[in-house]
Amino acid sequence: MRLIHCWSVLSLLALVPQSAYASVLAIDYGTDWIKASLMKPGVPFDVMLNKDSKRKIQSAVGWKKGDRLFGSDAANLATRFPADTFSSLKYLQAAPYASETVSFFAKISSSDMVETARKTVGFKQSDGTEWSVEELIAMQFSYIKQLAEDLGEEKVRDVVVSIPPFYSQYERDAVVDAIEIAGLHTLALINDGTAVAVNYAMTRTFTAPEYHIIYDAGASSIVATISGTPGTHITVAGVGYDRKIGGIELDRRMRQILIDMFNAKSRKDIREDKRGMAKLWKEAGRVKAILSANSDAMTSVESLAWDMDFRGKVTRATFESACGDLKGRFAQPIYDALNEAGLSLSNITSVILAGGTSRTPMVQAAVKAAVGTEKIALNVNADEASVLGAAFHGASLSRQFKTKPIKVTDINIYDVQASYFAAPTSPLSRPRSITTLLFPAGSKVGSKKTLTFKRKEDFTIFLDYKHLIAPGFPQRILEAELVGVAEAIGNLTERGAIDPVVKATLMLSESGFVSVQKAVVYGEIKDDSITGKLKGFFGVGSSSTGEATDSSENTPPRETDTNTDTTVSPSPTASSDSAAPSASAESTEEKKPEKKPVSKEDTIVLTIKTTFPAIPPMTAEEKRKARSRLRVVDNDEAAKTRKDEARNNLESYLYRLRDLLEDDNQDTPFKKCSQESERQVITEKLEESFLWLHDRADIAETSQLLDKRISLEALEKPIIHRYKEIEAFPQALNNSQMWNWSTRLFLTEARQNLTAEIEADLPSKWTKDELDALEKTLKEHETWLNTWVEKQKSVKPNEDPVIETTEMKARAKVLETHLLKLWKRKVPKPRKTKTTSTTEPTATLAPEGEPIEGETEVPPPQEEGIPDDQGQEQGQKPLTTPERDEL
Ligand SMILES: *[C@@H]1O[C@H](CO)[C@@H](O)[C@H](O)[C@H]1NC(C)=O
Ligand SMILES: *[C@@H]1O[C@H](CO)[C@@H](O)[C@H](O)[C@H]1NC(C)=O
Ligand SMILES: *[C@@H]1O[C@H](CO)[C@@H](O)[C@H](O)[C@H]1NC(C)=O
Ligand SMILES: *[C@@H]1O[C@H](CO)[C@@H](O)[C@H](O)[C@H]1NC(C)=O
Ligand SMILES: CC(=O)N[C@H]1CO[C@H](CO)[C@@H](O)[C@@H]1O
Repeated sequence: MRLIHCWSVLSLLALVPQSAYASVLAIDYGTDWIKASLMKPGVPFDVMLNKDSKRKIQSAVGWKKGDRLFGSDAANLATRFPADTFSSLKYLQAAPYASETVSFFAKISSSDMVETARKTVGFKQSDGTEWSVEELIAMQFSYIKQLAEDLGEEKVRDVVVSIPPFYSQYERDAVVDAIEIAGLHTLALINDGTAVAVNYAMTRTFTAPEYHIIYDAGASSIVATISGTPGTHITVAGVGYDRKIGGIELDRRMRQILIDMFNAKSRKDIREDKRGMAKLWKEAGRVKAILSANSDAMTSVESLAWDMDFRGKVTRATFESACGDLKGRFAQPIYDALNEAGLSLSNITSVILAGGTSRTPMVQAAVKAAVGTEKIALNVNADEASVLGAAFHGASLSRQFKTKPIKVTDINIYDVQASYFAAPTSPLSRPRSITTLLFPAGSKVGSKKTLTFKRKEDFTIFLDYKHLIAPGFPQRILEAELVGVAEAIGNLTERGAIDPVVKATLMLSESGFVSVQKAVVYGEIKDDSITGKLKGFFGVGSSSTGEATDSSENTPPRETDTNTDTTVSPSPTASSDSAAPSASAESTEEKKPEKKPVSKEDTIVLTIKTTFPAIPPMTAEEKRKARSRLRVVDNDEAAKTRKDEARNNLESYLYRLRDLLEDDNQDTPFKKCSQESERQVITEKLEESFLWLHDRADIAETSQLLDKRISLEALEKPIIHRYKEIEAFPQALNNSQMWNWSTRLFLTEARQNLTAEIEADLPSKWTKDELDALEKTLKEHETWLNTWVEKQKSVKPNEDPVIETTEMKARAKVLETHLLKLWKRKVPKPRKTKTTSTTEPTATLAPEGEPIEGETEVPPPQEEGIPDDQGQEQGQKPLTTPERDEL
């Protein structure tokens, strides 16, 4: 029902491509599951299916003896190849190697973690290959991209990824980096709860403003988002979250129960066995799911470790008591969100549950106790709402679709502050640090602030999270050095400005990235010239800056040696930031500052050097390397697939051929149409090929496999051809005879009519010459047919035919064309004047043989021959033309 609902909304509102076809991919990349959706004209809007027609794909990538697998294929490897299976990677996006997050991950995963050069997490496969988390996630994005391209039958570039609202800038960067490594372009990041709200608003109409809580209990966190929907404007009013509890923490507790049970019985420690632990991890999830619907569950794992089976019974009560300390935390995000939004429960229309963990009874009970059962919205399938909402959001951003206009105003949830050192008052004084709260928690995304500084020299603005966002994470987001201050001040001063100041624009982008977007030196030039009077307040350039930010709004800030903003460019959109986000950033900056006449004589744009001292996003070079590593894997796989296909094809071809040869029935088409000697040659070649396949196929090139098949096919081909000709002959003959018969019939009648018309002095459709020409064509056809059909009769089935059915058809076509040309002709109107009697009743034909409508024109007598000639010409045309038409 939900599908129909969405579809109807879309068919009315969306899918009206306004320009070139373009599709938007939305990905909900979860800790356990990936959901994706493709918005493309002509493709029914829905959650995308994977190759097994599943609506959700397990977030995993793994290797089995060199073969890379995704989704459940990969997740299922975990128990056999724990070191080569990577899942729950979302935990590790941008996580510092030394953080609590990483030590928690070590508890739930058997994979071998390594520290990357950026001090984040990577993994080591059993063969020693190392991958960063971003690369492994990029592989999954790339897999999804491929699914989308198969579905949409065109390349996909733009993507919207939904993320938890508590993601810091570092984590958002990690998402964008993975997107770019996968060869995609970030249209936007959208918070999960906000995406659910978008989907909710897309499929409903609101008569009055409403507040809803989206309670999203996922695998790694619980988030409550309060969204207000005055009309079609979605505003996020508050967010509460707990990034430490979720389905995986519950699984971990369940696994602990199972560990204790096993260890007590076996007197061994299962924790020492990686495969056993991987099996128990899987079992814990299964038992937890059973306990969602039952009060107890049997657990059973065959040969868990040390050849010992494991069996037992777990009750829901045991499980819940093992989670006793968490109970008070399940509903807390709701209270936090209400508190932040300044609302009370009475303001809330409904609570929408999302995420797999919201189905766990104790979690649901906690929410019901907090908000009241009647507030829980039951009719909403929120599990897929996030990805669908993200797709809607993407569609509205891409401007390729005409969607229901929904405006989204989200918030950032962390205090972000800016600090800098005050200008030294004397050469010896210690620099004083000044800090200002730039974007307090709850600030709307997509907003800007301007800071004004009285500085004479270059200086640096530091952007920090005011509070720790998660244990082990840094607080410093970036440092932006403003370069060229002294020169700019000097320039303005020299031109008469009094006390020029530095103004910096700081941006909180729609996707939640903060950056120093622009910096200028500004001074009012007390100048009597007209230009001096053309006053703009700061940001005269902002008419152009405003546009520029549109394209860079969702492009996160990246490390720069020199900043793009070295000029006041009259065409800001010409900069390449939207076309090739960060990869091109460095090259464009190389351009020398254009010394174009600056229209506003009172601002000079400064260079901004942005650096990331804490967790830097990947550099363009790092991403380029990562992409090519992934491409190598992709290409190897593609080559392997082609080889496997070629080998399978060859193999099944050989078997089929052998069956044909060894068939005892001598009446099979293959036997009938082949000669003993031909079969002998094929048999020898076949045996040789079987041997070759057995001995050499493993080391053979794809081209060799293909060649083997081609050379055998060449031997079989004449046999197949004979058979096909025998099959096709009766029909071709029938066709030929039919046309010769119809022509004969026509000619007889037409000649009679012509005679009658001449006698009655009436106009006629044809001349005698025309009919003679047709008769000639007919005779040629008959003669050819009689001769060759006779010859063909004596040809044996295992000999090559003497006439080809294609030629028969082509010749019949010549006759057909000639006949139809005359036959289609309209009766000419009787001519009123006596000229009729003086002229032969001949063709009133346009040169092309087209009938002339009405009595427009009588062709002069000398043109009469033309149709004849043409008719003959056509009749005698070489056979190649119609033959080609046939084919
Ligand atoms: C929330 O509800 C209270 C009364 O329960 C009301 O006074 C207040 O205006 C409401 N706030 C909003 C934003 O609707
Ligand atoms: C000031 O800058 C403008 C434009 O950047 C330049 O044309 C001019 O020569 C400079 N003036 C001085 C005094 O440096
Ligand atoms: C020839 O084709 C016509 C029409 O398709 C059919 O009625 C007739 O039986 C066929 N004759 C032979 C000999 O196949
Ligand atoms: C011959 O004349 C008859 C009677 O006018 C007409 O029905 C028939 O179609 C004509 N035949 C041809 C081949 O034009
Ligand atoms: C009218 C007619 O059928 N004419 C000839 C068509 O072609 C065959 C040969 O296949 C002749 O036997 C017919 O006389």
